[in-house]
Amino acid sequence: MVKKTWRFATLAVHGSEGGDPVTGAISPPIYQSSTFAFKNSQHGADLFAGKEKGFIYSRILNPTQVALEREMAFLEEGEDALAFGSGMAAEFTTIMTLCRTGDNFVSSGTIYGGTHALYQKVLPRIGIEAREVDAGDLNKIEEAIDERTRFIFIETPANPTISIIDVRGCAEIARRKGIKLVVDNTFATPYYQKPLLLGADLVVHSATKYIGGHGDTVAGIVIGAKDQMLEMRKGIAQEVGGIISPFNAWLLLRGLKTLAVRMDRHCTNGMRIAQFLSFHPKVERVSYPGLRIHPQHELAKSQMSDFGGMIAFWVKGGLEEGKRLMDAVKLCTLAVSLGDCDTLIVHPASTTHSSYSLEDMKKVGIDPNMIRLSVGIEDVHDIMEDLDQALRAM
Ligand code: LCS
Repeated sequence: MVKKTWRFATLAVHGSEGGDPVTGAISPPIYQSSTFAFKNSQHGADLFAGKEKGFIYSRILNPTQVALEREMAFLEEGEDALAFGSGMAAEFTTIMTLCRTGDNFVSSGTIYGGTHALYQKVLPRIGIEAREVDAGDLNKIEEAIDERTRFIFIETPANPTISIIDVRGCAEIARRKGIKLVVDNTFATPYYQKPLLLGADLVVHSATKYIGGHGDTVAGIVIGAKDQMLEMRKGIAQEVGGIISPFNAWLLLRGLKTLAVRMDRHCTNGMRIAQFLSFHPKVERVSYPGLRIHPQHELAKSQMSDFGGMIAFWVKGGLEEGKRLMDAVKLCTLAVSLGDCDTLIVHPASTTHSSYSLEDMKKVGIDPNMIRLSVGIEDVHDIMEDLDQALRAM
């Protein structure tokens, strides 16, 4: 039985229903089946007509997928969720649900490079315009909205600069304009930030990151109101596909059990590493919302319960110094992605955000000497020692 008074870490372990309701298994079963037998021809027809509830085919719905969706909706405090094979599939299906040809949406310009590439390469082919603005200035969002704008999209904390966007402020604009607010909550997770409670309409995740937490699964999730999710499920997702596999859904369910303890460790390590870097003679500047020097520290405090494990820092010098640092680390792994147990280090300008033009990079603050660090759950002294020796060798 789940108690209303339980806190996040307890709820993440016990889930919305406290195990598999049929067998009592505390680890839910993996329904590794593409299709589900009908009892008779009438049963099949009734399922298709929506007169009876049940499973038909795993592109439409799978029980392990449903178990994950229930848990994510529960932890984000939304009504329903829809799980996808990647964060990008989740984003694309969200856009397709909210927009028709000729529509536009206003997006923060500081976003994951793959999302920027989706805006640039794919959406123009179907006549949907992404208007990227500096979402740090709410006036810029408002100015970009017209009668064909369907939603506002923000990532906060943002990839890769770890800047913070005012979720309540964006929600207020969206409400006033009669449009939706979609928040990518990948970096904060529901443990540190609940956008739906701050006024957002939909939350998207690259569940590849902290939700899975072990660098072994690519997945995405959208959470929102029941009618909106039904429209997404029946109107787009089941036709387009891009749905999560049962095994990956199970990996994420397993990941959720340790989400709070992992995040606690990512966050305490993150704070220590950010402080260490901010005093390092080879470092020009650090962006971590937990530091008082972060320009949006107060805003971060007002909408997040803690600050997570993502850091951006600018080394003294330029691209060459950055490259030398990357080649000198021994413990930190040179890799894209984030939110894994392992500390991952990346040079956004040449990798995750190489879809940006040089001009756009400059606009959003992705400089050649900027490094992004996803602080892992190792012993913080080992991470610190590794960064220190690499910075000195730089
Ligand atoms: N949203 C955010 C904030 C992301 O960081 C990513 C991926 C996505 C959406 C897309 O999710 P995916 O399809 O990869 O599950 N971010 C990556 C990154 O920074 N490096 O590699 C992937």
